[in-house]
Amino acid sequence: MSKVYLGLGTNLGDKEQNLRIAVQKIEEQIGKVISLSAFYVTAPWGFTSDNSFLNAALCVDTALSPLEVLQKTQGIECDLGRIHKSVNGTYSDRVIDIDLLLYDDLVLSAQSPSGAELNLPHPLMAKRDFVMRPLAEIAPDLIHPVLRKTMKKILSDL
Ligand code: PH2
Ligand code: MG
Ligand code: MG
Repeated sequence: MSKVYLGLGTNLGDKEQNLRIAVQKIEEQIGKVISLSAFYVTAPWGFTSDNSFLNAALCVDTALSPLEVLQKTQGIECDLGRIHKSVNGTYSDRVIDIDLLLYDDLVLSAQSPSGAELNLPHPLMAKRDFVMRPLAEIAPDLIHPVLRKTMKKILSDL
């Protein structure tokens, strides 16, 4: 079994409900959710929008491979009605976004059969307050496999 940390974000519709449904589907399709952060209201990062975000992080214990987890999270995003994905770093409002942050201490770059890119650890996680705040809440002493810093240290350095 592997421990996977996921970042969740939503800024459209009933945001709390979107997060709750996503967590439930993750539990059904990926594995047991062993920790879940509080839900954090955050300002849009990297783009302009009138809609604030609700962000969270969780840890799931899974028997799936990284690409299988990616396939499942993408399926759950679709089920919840996500239509637009960001292209070349141009972000847009979304019902749900589920990002793979860490998979054990794996460092990898891969491409899914559908063409989606998977980079672990998530290349931007350490720059994003909206990721690090919930992650440091549930895993303060977890060490980032590339930066060799704990999550709470990465957050306090932001
Ligand atoms: N996700 C992004 C870009 N900007 N800002 C906040 N506050 N929360 C997010 O989840 C978020 C973002 C790209 O996925
Ligand atoms: Mg994202
Ligand atoms: Mg995403």
